Amino acid sequence: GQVFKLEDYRPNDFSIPQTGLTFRLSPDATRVTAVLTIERRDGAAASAPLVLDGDGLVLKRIAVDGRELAPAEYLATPDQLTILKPPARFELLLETEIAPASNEALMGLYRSSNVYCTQCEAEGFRRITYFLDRPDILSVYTVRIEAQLDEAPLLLSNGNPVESGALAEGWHYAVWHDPFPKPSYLFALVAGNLGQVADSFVTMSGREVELGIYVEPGKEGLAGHAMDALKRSMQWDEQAFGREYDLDVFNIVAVSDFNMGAMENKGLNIFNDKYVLADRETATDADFANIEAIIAHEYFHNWTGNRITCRDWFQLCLKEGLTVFRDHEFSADQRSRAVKRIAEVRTLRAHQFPEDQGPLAHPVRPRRYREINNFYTATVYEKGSEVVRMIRTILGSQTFRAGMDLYFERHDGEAATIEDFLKVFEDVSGRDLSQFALWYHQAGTPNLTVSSTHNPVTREFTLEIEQSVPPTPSESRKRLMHIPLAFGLVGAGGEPVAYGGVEGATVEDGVIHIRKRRHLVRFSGVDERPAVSLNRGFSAPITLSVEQKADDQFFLAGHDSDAFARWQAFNTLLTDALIAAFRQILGGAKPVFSARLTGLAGKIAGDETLEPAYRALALALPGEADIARDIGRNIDPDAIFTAREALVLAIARANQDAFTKLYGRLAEDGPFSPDAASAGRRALRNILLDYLSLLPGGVELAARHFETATNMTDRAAALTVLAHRHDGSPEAIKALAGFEARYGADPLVMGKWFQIQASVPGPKTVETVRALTGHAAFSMANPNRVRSLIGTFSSANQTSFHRADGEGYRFFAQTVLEVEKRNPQVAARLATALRSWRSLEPGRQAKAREALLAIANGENLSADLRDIVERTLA
Ligand code: B3K
Ligand code: ZN
Repeated sequence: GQVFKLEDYRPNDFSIPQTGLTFRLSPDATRVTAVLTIERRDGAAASAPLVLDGDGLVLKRIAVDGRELAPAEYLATPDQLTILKPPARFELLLETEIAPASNEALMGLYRSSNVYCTQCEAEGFRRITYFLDRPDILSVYTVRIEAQLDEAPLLLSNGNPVESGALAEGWHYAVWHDPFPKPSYLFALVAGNLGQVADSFVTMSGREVELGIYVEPGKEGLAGHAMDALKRSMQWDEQAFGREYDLDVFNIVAVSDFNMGAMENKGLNIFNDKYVLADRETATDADFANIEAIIAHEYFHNWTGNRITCRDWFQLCLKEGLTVFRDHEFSADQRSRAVKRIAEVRTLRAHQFPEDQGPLAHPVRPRRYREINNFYTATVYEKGSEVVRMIRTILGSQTFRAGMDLYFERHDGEAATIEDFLKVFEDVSGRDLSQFALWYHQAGTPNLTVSSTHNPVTREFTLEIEQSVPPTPSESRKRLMHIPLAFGLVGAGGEPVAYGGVEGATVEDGVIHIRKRRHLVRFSGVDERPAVSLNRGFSAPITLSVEQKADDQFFLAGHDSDAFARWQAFNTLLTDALIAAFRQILGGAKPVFSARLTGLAGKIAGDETLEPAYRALALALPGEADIARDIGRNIDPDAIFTAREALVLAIARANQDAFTKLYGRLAEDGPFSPDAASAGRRALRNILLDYLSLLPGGVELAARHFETATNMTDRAAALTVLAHRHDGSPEAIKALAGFEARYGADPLVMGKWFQIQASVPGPKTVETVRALTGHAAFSMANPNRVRSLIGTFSSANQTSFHRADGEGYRFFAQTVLEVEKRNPQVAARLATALRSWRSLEPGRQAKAREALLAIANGENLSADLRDIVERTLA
């Protein structure tokens, strides 16, 4: 396939200032008429042909300035339309015919439960009409939609409604106009029969905006949380960033077939219904939090993405990293900042670190791609957000905000680059960010090795810090990075230790600026050896190798004033113990854990000065994949599982009484509320259940928890405990059947049922999952179901997916190829589950490679899947 390179960027010879589209909707033959105003750019050669992108299109009609073109005047293939001698300024009319009902890739115009909808990012617009389908072509759109009134009473597109009315023979129409020039990837259309939830919002300048959330008829009652989140997002963006909404209406539509979470189309966000619909009966607290975060994320794109868009797809992090940063800050303000930060870091480590450390590693701003849809990654999104956070750490909040203001002022209405973004922060701060910019350009997770010495005679405390960046594909030599390392020197009573001066590195506001390979940071006037708290608040997305005494680590886990670092200290102790246990198991020994460690778990659980959500996060041991990542090589997932289970049991046994009492005290009393504090109490109680379920009477306790649950969070947690810890017990069988009977008709809830079963540890889950692909509620055509069952199995079931005999991989390879026939994007995403195959022990490695080769040898492989598999094998 073709490789696209950043250095090849050049503006097109033409621009398209105006785009008129008329859709005459019908499931198998929708007629699309495009009327494009096209201008040759100043400086472009007069002989330059116009080359438009297409993807599987059939051209029915073509005219320039009202005159039909003769066959010799253009070249049309399904994937390209060339007009050989276009005038300098003209109106191009194009008619294409498309079949939304048979569009199973869910890109372009398609049908989801009889609703017409679109997905155009990144390159789906070219499946609708021929166009300059690239983000630097900004055009003002006017869209007319015609449909049969009974089939599609609701007709939506971007911008503001202009007019609507009846047509002959039961048809009707609506016209929408979007005054803001936008790239084609932000175009959207929705038509169908949908239920509406209406509300309104008054912006800071006093304009009233009509808000609409559209859902499957009958589900209106499930959109309240999403609407509330939308209004809070609109208000937060005004307060935190001074950004006001700009159209008369803002609409959100929930559809059940969607390739990802949601899409920020201007004024008409389209959502996976999983991220809109919620109530206590059907959604978990995690669902409520995700809905809030994704509603916010898509809304925030209105400024970071839509008003200022990307010059080309290499700049994807310009909108995504920044918008993730904004939604993280929103959630931190709405909920608990400390808890949110810990959760973010767990996600980053679970998804981005393995990406950065494996064959799919790429810079936050990649330099080349074969299929852009494969670059909507944890690196672009999550690490991209961390890079923005580091800019704020380096500049301070006020200067950062001034930089953002300048960014909006300078680039509103433009398609911008990462260089433009960095420049505003250099301009407002007077700092040189050129070394910092490597965070965008260089892949790989930097590591800092840190050791300390204290000299009581000279009263000097010294940190020796050395940076390294491991090699990644096609970047074997790395340059030195600018790493903002937040730190604290902690005295014996937990208080910050004062020091006289510092030498060896710039230290500002509790941050050491690492810029060289090696720094000897000397603090003077330090009487007693302090404990060092490093990377507080996770100030940089790095790994740390610290020579730290276990005593210090225990001390920080109990006393660090930085909540993140305190959580981290405990998590590091757990990880170290788990890795030691893993090695003991491989050596044929029984793992043992210190009473000090299991006791600390109990202390944290019962510490009423800490938020319940924080305590729950501390008690959630590192996952099997986390442990595998930290071990790094020669992975035996069965030994990791055994080690982890042994620690869970040791903690449960050591704290049985305390956990039992606390579990009882946390029982739900008042009315249900999805707020963060209530969710935190449920999280703590549910993790305690997980521990207690391993002790005598545990299965009965879990069954009772399940039976008495009054909300989905508790019900799903108890079902997970029963299915995972008491697999095959009468209680587990009964609960699974009860859940199925109760929610069989609710596809989203059945997704949870698939997920819970797909993650049951142990070899036989391969067979369960294979059997469940035949379940009436499962469908290979629906991305949510595929992700629940196959995605969970391959990314969250270490012992079954990585079965030593390779059966997990074989089933997986077959299924990926089956999904791919319909939906290449979803298949390619699934296939990334094998990205860390080289860190497995040799036997599994060979079997994983066979599976990757089986996928690579699939017939007519899509560009999406080929790209992932070839990079993974390279
Ligand atoms: N911008 C979309 C993602 C589009 C993915 C295309 N393969 C959603 C988001 O990040 O907000
Ligand atoms: Zn986004």
